[in-house]
Order: sequence, then C-alpha cells, then structure tokens
Amino acid sequence: MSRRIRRTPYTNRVESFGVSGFSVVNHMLFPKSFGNSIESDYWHLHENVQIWDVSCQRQVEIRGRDAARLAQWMTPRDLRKAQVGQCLYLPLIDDTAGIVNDPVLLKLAEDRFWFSIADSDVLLWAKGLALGASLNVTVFEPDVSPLAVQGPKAEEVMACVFGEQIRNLGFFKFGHFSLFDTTQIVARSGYSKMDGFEIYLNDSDLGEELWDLIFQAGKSYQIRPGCPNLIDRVEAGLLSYGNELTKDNNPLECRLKQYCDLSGDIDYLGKRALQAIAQRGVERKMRGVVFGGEPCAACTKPWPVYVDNCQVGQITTGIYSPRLKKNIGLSMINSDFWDYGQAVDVHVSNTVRSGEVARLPFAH
Ligand code: THG
Repeated sequence: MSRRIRRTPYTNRVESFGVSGFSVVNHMLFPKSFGNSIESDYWHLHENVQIWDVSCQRQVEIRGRDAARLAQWMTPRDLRKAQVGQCLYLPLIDDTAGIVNDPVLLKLAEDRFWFSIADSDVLLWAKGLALGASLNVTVFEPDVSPLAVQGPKAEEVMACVFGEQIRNLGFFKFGHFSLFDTTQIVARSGYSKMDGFEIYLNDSDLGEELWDLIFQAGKSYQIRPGCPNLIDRVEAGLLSYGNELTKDNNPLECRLKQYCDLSGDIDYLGKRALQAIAQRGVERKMRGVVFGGEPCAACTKPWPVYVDNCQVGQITTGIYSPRLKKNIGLSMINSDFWDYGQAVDVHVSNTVRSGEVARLPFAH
C-alpha cells in the first residue's frame, strides 16, 4: 500500500473488521468489500443497517466575502434560494459545459460552503478559479471525514447515538449534534436510495471512537460494515463520476437538467456553452437498459449496446438485479435509439444479450 494513498480516520477499524478490497477515490482509501457478495450486501442494506467509510467524499471548503459568488460561479444550479442547513446535489462544469464533478453542496453559512466531492481534484479547480478572478475567499480541505449509516434501521441507530432529535432531520438537511463534547454536522443523505445519514466527523482523532459507538448501538439491528452497493446504485440511477460522468459529458445529457438554470439570470462558468447545447439539443442521453441471459457480474469495462449491426451506445455500469430478476445497466444512448422500449443487443464478454431501453430509475 503506497503511502501516497491516504488512510482515513476509520481505516484501522475497517481493517480489523476484515476489509477485503479497496478502491482509491480523491487519493484516499475507499473500502469496496468485506468479503460478502454484492447481492448479500444488497439484501442486508435493504433490511438492516450498514456503516460505510466514505471519508473519500472530501470536503472542499470555501469561506470569505466572495464565497457565495465563487460557489455560484462553479455550478449551473441556482443557489439563490439555498438555505443554511440544506444539502444540494449539483454538477460542476467547465467552460465547455463538461462535467468537472458532481458534489453535494452544504451551505454552512451565507459565507461558508462545503463541496462534498466525487472523484476529481476540485480543490485545485476551485483555487484556480478563485485566484484567476481575484476573489476574496479561502479554499481548503478541512479535517472532515464522512461516515455513512445507511439502511432502514439507520434512524434507530442514529437516535441511540445522537438523541431523538435526529429523527426530525429531513431528507437532504443537516444539523449540528453533540458527540464526545464536540459538535458534529449530521445530514440525512447518502449514496443509496435507502434511508440514511452522513456524519461529517471534524476531528480525525475521534474516528475509531465514533466507529465503535455506532457499531455498539447497531448490534441489536444486525449492523455490518459495508460500502455503497452497486446493485442499489444502479437500480436507483445514481451516477458515479469517472463511470457515468466525465469531462466529456454535459449535464443535459446526464439527467441533470433539473440542476441547471438556463434562464440566464445567474452567472456561472460554462453558461453560454450550456445554453448553446440546450438550444441545439443533446445528441445522446443517459438511459436504463434491461437485458436477459445469465446474471452478469459487475461490469469492469463498458458494454457496447447495438441496434442491428451498429453501436448506438454503451453501458457504463451494469449488474444483475436480484429483485427485478434482470440484468440492468446505466447507459448513454444516441438520439435515434433512446426511446423507451427500443430493442437493443448488449455485448457482454463474448455473449450477445437481447434487451431494451428503459426508464431511470429502475426501482424506487
Ligand atoms: N454523499 C456526500 N457526498 C458525495 C456523495 C454522497 N459526493 C460524491 C457523490 N456522493 C455525489 N453523488 C450523489 C448523487 C446523488 C445523490 C447524492 C450524491 C442523491 N441524490 C438525490 C436523488 O437523486 O434522489 C437527491 C438530490 C437532491 O435533491 O438534491 O442522493 O453520497 N456527502
């Protein structure tokens, strides 16, 4: 393990609980498995509660007189009505409207924001934008390491640890809660379509104590260590930067139009490019594809999607859904073929499977 790959405040615990594989996100360890199958983890997540080390969702903090201006400059989502205490999922785009990242934004104060980022170097991007425009802001990565508690029993576990008030937290809202004589931000959010919370722990030294406290409280609810579940994510249509989203995608083709203000009333980088794309119309769109044949293992390279003998798109993340009893994939499909019900062939490691274009999300 290279020392350039950052450990998290929870890595010692993750190791002692039997982690069997890591990914690296934002130059930081991200547990991928604890030895159970993705399907076993999926059912467990749907019935119980899991604890996830999602420290790699690093925070990029922007504070200062021009913080609100810089935050708005970075995203096409209209932030004028954003409230302190609100979380907002949004795309960051560049001058060509290419997606730079898709973070969750936390508005901490009128002049203080956290971008809770996906896998790209937003810290450098934000610093560059601030320096180039001589904005009066500081941009830095605080000592904040999110720990997710996800699943239908998450509220019970969180109420044991943080008190009954946590039950009143609305979806995509955050509040301040006490923990070991400190104050911590807790949000009702997470990379799953199940209920859940994220604790934005602001002191690395408390990581192991927090893990132990949650695990102790979760024992009577069958808590297990886990990680964002691929089946759950694909069913929910949650996008992943580096998989579904890259700099070569714009938000309008990726089902992120609802997070784009095209009115011209606000100022953000890439506005003219985005408006031009909206006017021209997109050439491809994010779609679901359902297809048959043997249950597919998680896709490690894109699966091409064909109509007749012509490639019309590709599945960027696909897997077998045990609940829908079909293979499902998130895919980018060209304009003449994106209608729901369009018959397609999916090429999966030397096999050709019949399928069709489907609506996202696959399941709620
Ligand atoms: N939690 C936090 N930060 C993150 C993620 C997270 N940063 C990276 C990555 N995950 C961002 N991606 C998403 C994608 C979708 C959602 C959350 C993070 C999500 N969306 C809701 C939905 O689609 O129903 C609603 C969003 C909204 O209404 O604003 O939950 O998981 N901290």
